[in-house]
Amino acid sequence: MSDVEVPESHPRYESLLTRHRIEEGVEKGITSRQGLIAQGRGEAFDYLLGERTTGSADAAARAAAAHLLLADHPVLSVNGNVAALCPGELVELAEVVGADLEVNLFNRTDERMRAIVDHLRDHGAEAVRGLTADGRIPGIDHERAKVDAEGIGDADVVLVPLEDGDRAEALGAMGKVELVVDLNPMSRSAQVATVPIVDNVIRAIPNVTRHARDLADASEAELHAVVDGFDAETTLAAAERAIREGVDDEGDGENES
Ligand code: PTJ
Repeated sequence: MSDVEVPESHPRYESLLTRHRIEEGVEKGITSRQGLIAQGRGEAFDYLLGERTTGSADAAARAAAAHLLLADHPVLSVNGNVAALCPGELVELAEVVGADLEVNLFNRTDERMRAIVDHLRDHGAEAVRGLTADGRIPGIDHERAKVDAEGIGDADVVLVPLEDGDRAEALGAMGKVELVVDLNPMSRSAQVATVPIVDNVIRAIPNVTRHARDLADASEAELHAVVDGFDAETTLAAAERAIREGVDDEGDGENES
């Protein structure tokens, strides 16, 4: 299936390409089979959002960029889905904001950890954390709790794309600023995030990088103003509204299938 060519003229070209990347991720041992289900869930929300970055998601991406630039030790957490979907984009964002990359899996196996570390290196990453696993997220059961003590364990700001709700809550309880990318504004991860970016990770990560480049010369006061001007609840409400409008449009037969 994954070698099927998707014509660029197809109205949902990007969505189909994304599916193929996830399929390839499973074939290469990077993405878990549960990752296919997660992708399907995400796609449904993306479809209703019109497969575009909304104004509120763009504002969240800018706030996330400001947090990353202000951080003492920012870490980008990488799971099997994002490793398959946007590895090069994650490496680029890490470089632009000076963040560590750490592989951190919900369904952790040594084989998958190593496959993802190698995959990120193939996409230009020099150092990738996650294999040391000498730290723990308190309150989470064993395998899912493993982190690097000097990576996520020590981070003040963590970007967690597609995080599971329990861990998102537990990372928040550790006092970390949590930047979440999740297409479902009602998911627990999005609800507990300092900054929820309700957008497809394939659009959200390059967008955070774009904002980080734009803010690179901003003063600390300017960055704090961006952070303080962001309101998570308003953003989540706007995303829910956009999804409801998508449902209404679908009823009118406006969406492409
Ligand atoms: O690689 P692992 O072992 O760490 O596992 C990763 C998954 C994603 C399988 C695991 O964390 C998981 O099961 O996640 P959930 O609980 O299914 O949550 C995934 C969330 O991400 C859902 O709310 C989806 O709507 C959302 N989502 C799925 N695909 C995308 C997405 N959000 C943004 N961009 C996507 N491409």
